[in-house]
Amino acid sequence: MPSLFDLSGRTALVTGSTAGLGLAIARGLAEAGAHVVLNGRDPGRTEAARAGFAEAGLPASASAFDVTDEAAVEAAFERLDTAGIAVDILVNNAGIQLRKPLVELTAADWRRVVDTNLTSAFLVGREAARRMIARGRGGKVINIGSLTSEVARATVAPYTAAKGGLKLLTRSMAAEWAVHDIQANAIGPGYMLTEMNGALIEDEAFDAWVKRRTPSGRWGTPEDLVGTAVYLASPASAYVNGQIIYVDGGMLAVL
Ligand code: GCO
Repeated sequence: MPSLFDLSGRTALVTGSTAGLGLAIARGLAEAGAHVVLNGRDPGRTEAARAGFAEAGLPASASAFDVTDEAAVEAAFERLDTAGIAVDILVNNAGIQLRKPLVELTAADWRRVVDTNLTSAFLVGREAARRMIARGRGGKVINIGSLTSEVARATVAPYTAAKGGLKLLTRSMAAEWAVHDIQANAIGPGYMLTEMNGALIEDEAFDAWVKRRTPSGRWGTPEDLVGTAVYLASPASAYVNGQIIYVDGGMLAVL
């Protein structure tokens, strides 16, 4: 009897998967048996990530496109259709951070962060769900939220607004797509050791605060997300809809 966590025969598209959380999640899904479609804006970096998977004996394809560009997203899915690649699992991971006080932000700053962290999940999710519904085989959508899907921190307002919106977009996806056996859920990472958080990691005071404020007493690693990602991508979560699972060392659970 296959494991409830076996992803063999399924294809997973992970946006923003040339580095950081996306790359670790993509690798975990591949090691659980999925064929992974790697994505980034840069074709060279996306192809390099694919080559790395191939060297490790992991099945993967590369699909470089800008997740904020509606036409580019549509064209990318048309290319996948032509190549016979049907996305069963979508991980909306692509995101950027911009740390700046609200009163200093430009409208362009705001739009760039919200488009990349929130609108992209709508654009890519819509194309994936249209095909999942048409195929009638169900599917999985996993949105990558944040602690800021729940609480705010000064100087990251557009990111927080986007990640908060992503939590409720996840529930909206569940409301409309669960009937098609598509489970839409989210993962809320805590403070993770990633390039995006480099400035925070190098800040001694912030580093000490994270370690003090997190019951686990440490920063998270991208690999800490893999088990939850495989769970939400697998038959084991067939009756789980509209949830966000915080993988944060307990930070949100305690004062
Ligand atoms: C910040 C960080 C956070 C983390 C993460 C927390 O500046 O506070 O970038 O936003 O990246 O999202 O869950």
